[in-house]
Amino acid sequence: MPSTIVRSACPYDCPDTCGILATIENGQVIAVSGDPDHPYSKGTLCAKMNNYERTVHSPDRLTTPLVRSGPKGSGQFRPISWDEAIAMIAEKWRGIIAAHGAEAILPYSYAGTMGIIQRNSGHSFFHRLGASRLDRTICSPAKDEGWRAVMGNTPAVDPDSITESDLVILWGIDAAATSVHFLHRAAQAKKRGAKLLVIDTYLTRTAAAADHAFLVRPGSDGALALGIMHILDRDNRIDRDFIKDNVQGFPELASHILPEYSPDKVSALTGISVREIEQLAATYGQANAPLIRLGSGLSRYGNGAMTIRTIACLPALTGAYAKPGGGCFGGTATSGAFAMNEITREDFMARPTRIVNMNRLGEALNNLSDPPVMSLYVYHSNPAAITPDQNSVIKGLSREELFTVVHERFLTDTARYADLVLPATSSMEHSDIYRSYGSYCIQRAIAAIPPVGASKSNWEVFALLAGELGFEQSFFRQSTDELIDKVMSGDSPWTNNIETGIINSGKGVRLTVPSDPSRPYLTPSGKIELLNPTLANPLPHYLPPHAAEDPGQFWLMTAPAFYGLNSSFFEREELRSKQGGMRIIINPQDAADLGISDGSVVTAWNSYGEVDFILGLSEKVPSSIAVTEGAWWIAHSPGRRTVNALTSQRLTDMGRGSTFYDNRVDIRGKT
Ligand SMILES: Nc1nc2c(c(=O)[nH]1)N[C@H]1C(S)=C(S)[C@@H](COP(=O)(O)OP(=O)(O)OC[C@H]3O[C@@H](n4cnc5c(=O)[nH]c(N)nc54)[C@H](O)[C@@H]3O)O[C@H]1N2
Ligand SMILES: Nc1nc2c(c(=O)[nH]1)N[C@H]1C(S)=C(S)[C@@H](COP(=O)(O)OP(=O)(O)OC[C@H]3O[C@@H](n4cnc5c(=O)[nH]c(N)nc54)[C@H](O)[C@@H]3O)O[C@H]1N2
Ligand SMILES: [Mo]
Repeated sequence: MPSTIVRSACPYDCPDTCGILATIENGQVIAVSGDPDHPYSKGTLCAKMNNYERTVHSPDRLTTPLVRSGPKGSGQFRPISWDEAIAMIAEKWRGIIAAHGAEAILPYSYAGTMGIIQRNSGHSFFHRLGASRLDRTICSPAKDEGWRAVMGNTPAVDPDSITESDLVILWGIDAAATSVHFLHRAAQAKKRGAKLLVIDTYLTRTAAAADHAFLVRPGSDGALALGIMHILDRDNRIDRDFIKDNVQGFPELASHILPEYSPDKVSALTGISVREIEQLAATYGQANAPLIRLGSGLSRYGNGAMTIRTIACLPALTGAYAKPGGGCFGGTATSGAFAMNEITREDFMARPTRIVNMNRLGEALNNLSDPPVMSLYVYHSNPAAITPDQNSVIKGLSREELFTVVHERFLTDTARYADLVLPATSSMEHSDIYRSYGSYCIQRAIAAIPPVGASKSNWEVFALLAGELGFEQSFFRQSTDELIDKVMSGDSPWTNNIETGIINSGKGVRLTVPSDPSRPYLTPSGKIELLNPTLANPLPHYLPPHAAEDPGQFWLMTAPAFYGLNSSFFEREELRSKQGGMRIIINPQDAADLGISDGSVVTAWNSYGEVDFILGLSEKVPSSIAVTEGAWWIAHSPGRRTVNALTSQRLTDMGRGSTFYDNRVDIRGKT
C-alpha cells in the first residue's frame, strides 16, 4: 500500500506545539517530520519528537486492559476485556459511593496530552459523578498569578515580535530544552545585533547560546529585579511620560521599596557581583526594546509569584511594554478563543465538591478524611514520578484498600501501583484540537492511524463509564469530533476571522488576539499596577524562598531533561542513553571536598527522602548547586526512588503551585 502523509500536531506539554507531518504506511506511522507550513514551528521538531513513531509503536505500549495479580507496585497483571474492566470500575465505585459518598473518588490528570478535548474530557464526567475535584496547579500557577498581579488580563505579546527586540533576556528558562523554536528566534535576533542574556542558576545549554549568562542564587531573582529598578531610578533611566500615563504606583515603589535594594544588598542576596548587577541594569536601561522571556523555573519556589510579579514591573519603568519587541513574555493564555464550558460542564455538578491540590496528593491519599480517598483515577499523568514528595505518594498508592485505575500508554511507575490499567491511544490514534502556551497558533488534528492494540482515548473511556453508570445526559454520547466542533463554535473575536475550512483542513493557524488600543492594559485600573491595592502586599518586595532556612549543602535544581519531557519519552532507550542516565551534576571542587568521583553512584538526601544518582561533574554548575535533569522512571534509576523523593508538598506564595526547585539536599557516596 502506498504511504500517505497526514498533518498532525505535537500533543506534548511544551510551549511550541509544533506542526508535524506523519508518514503512514499500512496503518502505522513510519516517520514524522516538521510541517514547513506551521506558522510557528516552521518545519523543525525537537530531538524527542523527531522519532515519535518509536513512541507510538513502542513494543512497550499497553495494548489491553490489565488487572492486578500480585502485590501493589509489583507490576504483576493479567489481561482482561474492556467490558470486564468498565464493569469492575462501575461496581467498585457504586460500593464506594454507597459507603463514603462520591467525593471519596479522586481524579488525577495533567498534561500527557495537551489536546483540548482529550485533556479536559474527564471534567464533565467527574462533575456529573460528584467526585472530588483536582486543583491542577503543578505547573505554573504562581507565574500566572505574579503576572496577573501587575498586568491583570493583559495578553502577552506575540513571540514573533522578537524581530524588533534589541535585547532579549531568557530568564529562568532553558529554552534549548523546553522551547527550542523560541531559542531559534532569539538566536536570529542575536545575529541581527540584539544582545542575548541568560539568567539562571547554572550554565544550561541555553546559556551557551547567549552573549552572557548571569548566575543567581536560587529563588533570588525578585531581589535582582528590584536591584535593577533601584539603579534605573538612581540613574534616571526611567520613562516618566510613559509612567505618568500608564503606570500605577511608581512613586510609592520608588520611595518605599527601591531605596532598600542597593547594589550591595542585592549582591548579597543574589550572589551576583555589584559590577555585574550594574552592567545588567545599564544594558537594560540603554536598550530600546528589551524583551524578557520568562520561564517557569523561577516561579517554582515559595516566593515564586512574588518573583514573577517583581520582574513583570521592570519593563514598566522604561516604557518597554509599549515598544514593539519590548516587554515581558511569560506565555500565551488563549482559553477565551474556545467555548471551554462545552467540555468542562461545571453545570453537571449537583453541588460544588471538595477540591484537592494535586501537589499534595501524598497528603490527600494518606491523611484526608471525611471522606478518605478510596479510589484514584489517573489519566494522562504519572504522579508516582512527577508529583512532589514521591515517598508520600507511593505510600498512598500502596494502600491496600485504595482502588486505583490508571489509563496510560505505558506501564509507568504509577501504573505499576494500579489495580486496573487501561490502555490509552497516542495522539496519532485520536482526533483533537490543540492550542499552545508559547504562541498564538491552533491546530485541529485527525486520527492518523487506528488505535494500537485495544487502546482507547480518554474521551472514549469516559463515554463508556458514563454509559455503564447510566448517566442520562446525551452529552456523553457525542463523538470527539462533535465535541471539537462545539468547542470551536463560540462567537469569539479570537477566531471569527479564521475560516472554519482552514481549521478543519488540519493546518496550523494563528488566532487573532483581541485588542483595544485605547485600553492596552487589562487591569482594574487600566494601568500597569506596580501598586496593586487588592493584594496583601500592595507593593512588590523580596521574599525569601522556603528552603532558605533548610539544612543541606546543595540547592537542588530539578530541571527539565533535553531528551525527556517530565516523565514522558523515558520509554525510549536511545533518548535515555543520550541523556546520559539519571545523573546529579555538581561542581568538581564540591565533589573533591566530599571525596566522591565522577560516574560513581551517590545518594542525595534530605528530610523527604533519599535518591541514588550517577554523579556527573561540571564547571558549568556553581558550587553548592546540584542539577538533575528529568523525571526518570524508577525502573531506569540506579536506586529505588527518583528526583521527586527529594521535593516537598510546600506550595507557592500565590496560586497554590508546586515548589520543585525550592529544596536542599546533602550528597554522600553510596555505601
Ligand atoms: N525537553 C523538555 N521540554 C519541556 C519539558 C521537559 O521536561 N523537557 N517540560 C515542559 C513543561 S511541563 C514545562 S512547564 C515547560 C517548562 O519550561 P521552562 O519555562 O523553561 O521552565 P523550567 O524548565 O521549569 O525551568 C527552566 C530553568 O529555570 C532555571 N531555574 C531554576 N531556579 C531558578 C532561579 O531561582 N532563578 C533562575 N533565574 N532560574 C532558575 C533552571 O535551572 C532551568 O534552566 O517546558 C516544557 N518543555
Ligand atoms: N522534579 C520535577 N518534577 C516535575 C517537574 C520538574 O520540572 N521537576 N515539572 C512539573 C511540571 S511543569 C509538570 S507540567 C508535570 C507534568 O506531569 P504529567 O502531566 O504527569 O506529565 P508526564 O510525566 O509527561 O506524564 C504524562 C503521562 O501521560 C501519558 N499519556 C500521553 N498521552 C495520553 C493520552 O492521550 N491519554 C492517556 N490516558 N495517557 C496519555 C504518557 O504516557 C505519560 O506517562 O510534572 C511536574 N513534575
Ligand atoms: Mo509544566
